[in-house]
Amino acid sequence: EVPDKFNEGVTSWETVIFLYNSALKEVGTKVEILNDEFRHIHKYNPIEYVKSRIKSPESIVKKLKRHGYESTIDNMVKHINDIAGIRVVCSFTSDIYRLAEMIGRQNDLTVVSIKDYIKNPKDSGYKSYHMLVTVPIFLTDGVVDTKVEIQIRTIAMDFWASLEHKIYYKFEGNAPEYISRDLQECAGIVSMLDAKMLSLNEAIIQAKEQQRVKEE
Ligand code: 0O2
Repeated sequence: EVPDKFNEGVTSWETVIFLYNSALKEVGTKVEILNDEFRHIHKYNPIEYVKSRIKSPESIVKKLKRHGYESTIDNMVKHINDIAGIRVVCSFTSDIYRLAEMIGRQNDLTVVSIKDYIKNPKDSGYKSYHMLVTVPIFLTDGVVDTKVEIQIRTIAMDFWASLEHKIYYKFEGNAPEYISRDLQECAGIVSMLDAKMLSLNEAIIQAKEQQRVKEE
């Protein structure tokens, strides 16, 4: 259900959502091409899967309210950065930074801000690399730079965040202390697992190379 206020004014809800959907398509294709090229050159797939979504009207209203804004189209376009969101899930932490760098180098994208919740995890234990970018959408009568939030994380980080997100919404931010504590502990385990898997992967590559040299 789209709130009434979102249908007032010159810009309608449909027009705005059309823009965000177009921006998601553009960024989605860029990420897919980067993955294809990487596979082509390095014979290696840095991305496990990609999910994209347009934030629901209810979530937009909730977030506007949380930040003290009225539910209007103007406010949502100005203040909500993740209306169009794309989540890129990688195998290893090293893939995250490699991808982020490749995305940052694309001339037709503008990187507005970066939040590195891997180097600086949230108090909850949340880890992920966020890039806010704008992409130009070419329309019949002009160009509109449209915001997309790119979240890049490992499968393990994604596993943790999905469960934490569910719990957070179940308790509306007031989860019992022992649950928050256990979740933070799990975040630590996730980081350990990521580090272990990364070094294991490096060991595999090295062993494979030694085998190849021996066979030559
Ligand atoms: P949803 O339902 O995922 O869309 P904010 O700080 O949230 O007011 P901003 O600038 O969007 O504003 O913050 P940020 O941190 O760059 O991005 C917010 C999004 O990151 C969230 O969107 C979540 O998707 C994710 N996120 C941030 N912190 C956490 C966390 O502690 N746990 C989990 N599971 N996800 C988190 P929304 O709108 O909050 O929710």
